[in-house]
Amino acid sequence: MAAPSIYGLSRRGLLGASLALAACQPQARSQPVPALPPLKSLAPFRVGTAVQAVHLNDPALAGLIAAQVSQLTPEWEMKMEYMLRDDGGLRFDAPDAIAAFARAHGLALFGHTLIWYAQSSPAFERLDESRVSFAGAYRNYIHAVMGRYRGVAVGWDVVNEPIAEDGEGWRDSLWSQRLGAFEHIADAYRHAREADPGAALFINDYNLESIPKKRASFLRLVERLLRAGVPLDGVGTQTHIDADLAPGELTRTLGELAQFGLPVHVSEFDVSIRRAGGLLRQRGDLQRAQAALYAEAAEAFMSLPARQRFAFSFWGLRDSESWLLREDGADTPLPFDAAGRPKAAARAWAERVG
Ligand code: 9MR
Repeated sequence: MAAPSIYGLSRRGLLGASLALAACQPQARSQPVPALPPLKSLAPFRVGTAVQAVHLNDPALAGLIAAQVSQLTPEWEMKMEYMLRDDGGLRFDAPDAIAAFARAHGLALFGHTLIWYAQSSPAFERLDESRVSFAGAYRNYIHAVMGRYRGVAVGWDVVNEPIAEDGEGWRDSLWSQRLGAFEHIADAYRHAREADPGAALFINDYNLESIPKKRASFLRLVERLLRAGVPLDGVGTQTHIDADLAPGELTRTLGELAQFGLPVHVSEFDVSIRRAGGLLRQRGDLQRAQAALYAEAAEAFMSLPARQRFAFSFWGLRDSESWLLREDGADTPLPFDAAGRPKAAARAWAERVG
């Protein structure tokens, strides 16, 4: 079969593409023995982490992931930057490896992300409209990617980060310019529903707890989408927060996001020590504040009705893999240390979900 492309294959061909998952990764030989029961054994909801295919080749990390969580979100290999080649072809090797690991260990797979203002591709930018329209390629992309994991992914971040940084309106992007500010969002959900009717379709954004105006714009967009009959199934709040976030903001945010009765995904949780400023100057104080925020997040999530707790995902498990290290190599935002031992933050979180 020809490699799938956003230009070429028919919908039938794309949906029919078989999901030949890579062979299972070998089981980790020695797993770290956590001082805590596995997080997933404590929580009455799915517990997730972000993962890159390369992480699965590290036996200690692969063992920690398999032991601790029940859901995986590919950290970047299901994004356009990875999946869509410049010539319009798609590549599935790394995401297939993650999907195979998830299947081998009985973990759910969460897709991230289809349409993101921050990523486009020469395949779209230099589209030859004589062969296929921009709108057609947009639909084909969503169908090809979601079709590959149809019946496998439990849900998708269909549109990621639609709200402007300061909370004033929506992001400007290639997608909004070519397809319309509201229309490109609404269409993405319609295409996604067609591509995999069984997947829960999420909208996802960040800084919702720290910028009230952004939260308000996000909530207005959700409301507008729902009023327009767009098939949106859940709201995701990334929750990349800093250790000096005021107590109560997380709780308020989750409460407001739950107002539509839709499932809520805490989708990318981490608590930066190094980005925090203000009065918490001592590392010990910052670590206590971090643990308090882990506790607040767990408690606030638990206070949602059970049917609205979609999943709680960390953006990595060990500090040593955090994306925040690129900004500051001394940051320690995650629940486990570099050796895979649970930190005070993990313990604080675990105490509140039981
Ligand atoms: O952690 C991710 C990093 O490894 C990638 O290079 C980057 C670009 O794809 O995306 C990071 O994840 C982001 C996520 O997809 C959306 N919310 C913010 C996350 C951190 O930047």
